[in-house]
Amino acid sequence: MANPTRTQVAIIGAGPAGLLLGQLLWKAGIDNIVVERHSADYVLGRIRAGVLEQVAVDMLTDCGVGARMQREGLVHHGIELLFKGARHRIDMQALTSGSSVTVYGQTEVTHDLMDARQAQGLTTLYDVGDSVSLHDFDSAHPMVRLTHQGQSRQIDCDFIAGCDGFHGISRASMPASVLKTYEKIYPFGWLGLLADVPPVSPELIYANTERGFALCSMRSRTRSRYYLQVPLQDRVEDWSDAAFWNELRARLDGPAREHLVTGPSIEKSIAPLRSFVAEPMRLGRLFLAGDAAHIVPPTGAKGLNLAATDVKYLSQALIDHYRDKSSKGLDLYSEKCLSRVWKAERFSWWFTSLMHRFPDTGEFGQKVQEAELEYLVSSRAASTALAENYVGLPL
Ligand code: FAS
Ligand code: PHB
Repeated sequence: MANPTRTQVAIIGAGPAGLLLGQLLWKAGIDNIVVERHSADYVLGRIRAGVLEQVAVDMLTDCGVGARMQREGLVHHGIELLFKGARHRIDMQALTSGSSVTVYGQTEVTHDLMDARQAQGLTTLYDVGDSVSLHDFDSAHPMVRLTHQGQSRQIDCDFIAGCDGFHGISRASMPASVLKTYEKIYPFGWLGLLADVPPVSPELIYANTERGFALCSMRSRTRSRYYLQVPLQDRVEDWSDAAFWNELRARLDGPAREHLVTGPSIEKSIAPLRSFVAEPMRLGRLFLAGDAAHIVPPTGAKGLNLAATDVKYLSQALIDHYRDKSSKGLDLYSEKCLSRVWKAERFSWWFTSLMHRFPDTGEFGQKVQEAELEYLVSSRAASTALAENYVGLPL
């Protein structure tokens, strides 16, 4: 084994949580190393989130990674809900005294963070596979062991940030006796398609139709992202592009059908939907952030944004530790994150329940869902509740 490497914070995972944390710590003069299971290209090839809350936008800007997002991101002041053949706009800007969201793909966020990290000459060990193991995080001298380019490596550190997603090693390294987990699995998935065609509408359209949920989103004015609710047993190879476009058309209203531009998919995948929370998000000197600690159904566009606010709290806590020798932020981290996480879990569950067709709803449940949609778009109070959750609750 090579001589141990020393750093202040070892970050597991080069997704948005890990890379954003690394950037914030670097900006504060805190040394960190990121280790990533896959290659950078593999990470960038995963098509995921598309909507950033203002908090995430501000974080990227403040840590010097926001220039392209400011140029290319699309600021959206509203969304539309489509049900019973009619569209209803939720004017988020008016209902939240000026808040908005920015449409800028997770792929682009990750790319910008990777470019910044490389330009700053920071250490990122890619392609470590499943070799990572975490040790002694219940002591003041935690360490990470891994294999990189055939070499066994040890990283001695002060803290470990588990930013390695739902299937990572960090949460799995915490004894089951310490962890309490909560989970809800939804009886359907989202079939997503990315295509270089102009979006069907300038804002996102969330549709609840007899055939199931559909979402019209975008990545730019020339690249669109669409989703269809599909049965859990569906496989992506069951869906040709033509089948996708025909089903999407069937779930849209007249004007949207007229404006729909189709084209060859550049990515197509099915994502299962789940709600998941692991408590606590800290054990000794191991801190979980992002999908490593929680998962939301993507309906509320909260996944990436929750990862950003976890990292906001964790970076500030680590800065306070090193600068002011204060452990207060570290000691309150899990409680502070979970308070926000559970509000986002509630909103994501509520919006998913409202906009999707469930096999076991029944006739009464269907009428209640329709009544809730009618109430939502006709009540300023109800629309305000949707708007303030969608743009992101105050920190
Ligand atoms: P990530 O999973 O993005 O990153 C974790 C990283 O850790 C990965 O690169 C992984 O390779 C690495 N890793 C894992 N195990 C490791 C190990 N043992 N050693 C080293 N590295 C390891 N959110 C939305 O808001 N809108 C959406 O539309 C949306 N769609 C999604 C679709 C899918 C299929 C998935 C899985 C998620 C989706 N999400 C969406 C949520 C998603 O955007 C996450 O919230 C976001 O990726 C969270 O970022 P991280 O916490 O960094 O986790
Ligand atoms: C996306 O553009 O990928 C997207 C947007 C909003 C959501 C989920 C996904 O709620």
